Amino acid sequence: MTLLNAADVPTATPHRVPETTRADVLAFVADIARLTKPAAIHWCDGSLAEREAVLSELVAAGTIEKLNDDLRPNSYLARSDESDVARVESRTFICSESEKDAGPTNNWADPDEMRATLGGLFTESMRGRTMYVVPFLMGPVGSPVTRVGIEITDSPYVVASMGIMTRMGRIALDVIEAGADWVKAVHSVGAPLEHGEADVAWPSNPTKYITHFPETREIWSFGSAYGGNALLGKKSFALRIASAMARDEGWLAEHMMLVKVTSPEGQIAHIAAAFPSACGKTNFAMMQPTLPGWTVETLGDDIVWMWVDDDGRLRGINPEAGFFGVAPGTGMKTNPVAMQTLWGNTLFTNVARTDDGDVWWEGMSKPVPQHLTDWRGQSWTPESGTPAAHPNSRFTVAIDQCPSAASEWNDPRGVVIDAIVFGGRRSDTMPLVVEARSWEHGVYLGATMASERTAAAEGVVGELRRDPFAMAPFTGYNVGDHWSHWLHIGERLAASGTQPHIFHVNWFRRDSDGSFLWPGFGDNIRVVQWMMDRLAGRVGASDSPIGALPRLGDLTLDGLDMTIEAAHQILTVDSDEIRADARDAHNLFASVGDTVPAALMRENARTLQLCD
Ligand code: O2Y
Ligand code: MN
Repeated sequence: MTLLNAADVPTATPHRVPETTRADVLAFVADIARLTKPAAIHWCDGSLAEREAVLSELVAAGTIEKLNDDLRPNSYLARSDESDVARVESRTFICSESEKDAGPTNNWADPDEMRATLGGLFTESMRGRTMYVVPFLMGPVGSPVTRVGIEITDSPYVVASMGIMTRMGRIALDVIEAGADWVKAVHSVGAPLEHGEADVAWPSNPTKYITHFPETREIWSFGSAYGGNALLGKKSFALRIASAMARDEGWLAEHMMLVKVTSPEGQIAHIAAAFPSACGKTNFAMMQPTLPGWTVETLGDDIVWMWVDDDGRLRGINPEAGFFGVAPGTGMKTNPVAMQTLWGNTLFTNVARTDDGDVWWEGMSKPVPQHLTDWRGQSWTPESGTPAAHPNSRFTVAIDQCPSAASEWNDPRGVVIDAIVFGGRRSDTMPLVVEARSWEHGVYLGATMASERTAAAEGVVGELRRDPFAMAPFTGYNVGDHWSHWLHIGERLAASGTQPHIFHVNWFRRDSDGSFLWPGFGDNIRVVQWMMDRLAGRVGASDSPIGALPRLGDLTLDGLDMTIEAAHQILTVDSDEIRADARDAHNLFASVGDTVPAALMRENARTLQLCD
């Protein structure tokens, strides 16, 4: 048995003996300790006792505060540094050997140069801090696509969050011990402490690097403790590195939610859906249908890993174990299931605190409190003129607290995917729902999907942003190769005659006054009903240049406050608008260059042809 040599540990502070015989794991931990010089090393076992100790440490450091146990049991509020509040796409890099492999949607950096930069930044970066070794599983034990990672971090906030978002600790180390390959993830807040120096509540560094090495399956993140920058199981592993693994190994790692829908007649469909930010992905994942007898159960809200099973069918799992959801706008009206999920055991970040020790954010659908402590820790009143909660404030909570969680969420066999949905926020052009003509056409719809920017994101509000497969910031390789990979998966599924149907939805079409034409939320079940009718071959459709549209009578519209004209408007397309959109999609293809698959060029030409 190889154990970490005491001489390798940079200081004499006590550390627990690592419970692994894997020399590669021990060497990794020793190498990072030698580089970063922490004051102590802690191997995370994922136990309740460990979780309580980490939370107590965070409370003592002033990083989090405990909320009122009577109102929000066992829950905490963290306030980040004001400069560390969101994912930083401009500081996110794909360091593939060849620049072309990163493609035009990623920031590329030469791997050797980046390693040299990181070597400098990480040198003694954990001085005065505890270095946590966080083994974690993405996916349930036993699934063919479940993968393992080890995140080394000097942030106890990251440890507490990873304990919710992943299956962390002994459970993951056991899988490694059984021989699994694992992904290296190194994270430092980049704020070493001199002997006796007082810490700040949210240590971070103005210099930030979120870097990915797809060939060696490594992640190095420096300077931020926030969200996707630091919880490296999420966007960095489960999307950027996993998408490269999936390309090489023949599966899919996608930015999608996953639900199980049951009709009153007992028809079941599992639907995976990709939407850009601010299109209601979490609301769809936790939908409360307005049509009687329908249920929607939640399998995941952000990431789906899919593979072709032995019977040639597409199956999927959610690799995560928790939700890292955006708080503002989540309320009893918009998403009651999320609100119920947050009853307790929740780590909130950058929301406001009420005077009685509970949380509050804009859109919670309660009367606005007359006094709060805002996300910056300042006294706040409705007259303050600033948001009480940061627009990107978050809740971190385990899936098993979600009242609509499907029992299969932790099943290693995953679920058979019956339908794939792409969507965007478009005030015009795209109809409420359309079904792709074929798998190739569905991949075209995914590749060209676009959404109008909202105030929640950077950029000009209303401007159309192409976001292929909602993966623009998350595909760890060339975007055109991602599209080819989808086409290859489609060919494998075609061989067994089990391709899922592909749809595109737009809940956000507006009339000439600018009002939304569709009520959305729980009424989206009416669209899902049409999709399930299509899966069962129960309903026809009318052809259009972008695929099959429901005819007026095909959609259940009873009980909606909607005119026939409005219904007609959301279910039809204008050839001129579609032509303009297809030309714009052609510009996207031109910018991607020679990796665009010929099949997608053909679909673009066909769309233009059908507009004439
Ligand atoms: O700002 C962050 O780090 C959060 S971004 C995020 C969080 C949860 C789910 N999705 C996203 C996203 O940007 O897609
Ligand atoms: Mn996301």
